[in-house]
Amino acid sequence: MTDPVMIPYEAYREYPAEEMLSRCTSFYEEMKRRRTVRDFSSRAVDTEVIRQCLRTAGTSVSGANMQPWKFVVVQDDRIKTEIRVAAEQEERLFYAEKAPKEWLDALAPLGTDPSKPFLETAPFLIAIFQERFGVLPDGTKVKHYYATESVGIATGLLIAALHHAGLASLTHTPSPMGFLNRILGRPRTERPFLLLVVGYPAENARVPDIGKKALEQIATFV
Ligand code: IYR
Repeated sequence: MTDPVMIPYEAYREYPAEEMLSRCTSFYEEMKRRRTVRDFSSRAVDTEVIRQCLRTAGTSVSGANMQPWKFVVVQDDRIKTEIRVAAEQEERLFYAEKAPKEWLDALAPLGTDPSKPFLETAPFLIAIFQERFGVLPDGTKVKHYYATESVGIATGLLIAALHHAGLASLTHTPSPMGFLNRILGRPRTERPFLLLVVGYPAENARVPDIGKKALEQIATFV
């Protein structure tokens, strides 16, 4: 066991109480404008913006700081097409055979179907993988604690960072997603977590008329 190395938390910033409230209000105002988009423009996005948003994702909290995430950024048109073909194959099965009626009913307000043109239209697909375990420099394996929770939180930060930058995203989860390992050449030790579609919304993009629960419905103060 190694002793922890502790340093002063110099990066911390406290704000006056009023500023605290205005900061969290403006952050909420910004975040509530975020919508999941399915109509993407093919307009190019600066790769440096994606890199910077991924740095934000990499600041995420994680179990024992194991950082069990891997982001594979896809820009290549041929790879996007391969992903679309494989995803639509799974989606056709999902909608026609696998999904129980209850699930299809739950999806009805979103207007989704097996056709996934955005997988080719959007400038970036970010395939997010969860590492089942870590490997130390000497080759020994280390367990990843709370890996799914950790990758989920990092993905949330990524979605927020992309939105903050003025980009739209879609969390796409074709199931199963094993084809991502094959197409992207990732080892079996990495489990596909989700596929994030990123770009500008199409000019005529429309989103479902759905809302979020009120604070009273999601939080209880005791
Ligand atoms: N993966 C399918 C179905 C789907 C499932 C959920 I849960 C959603 O929130 C949206 C869609 C699809 O992408 O169409």
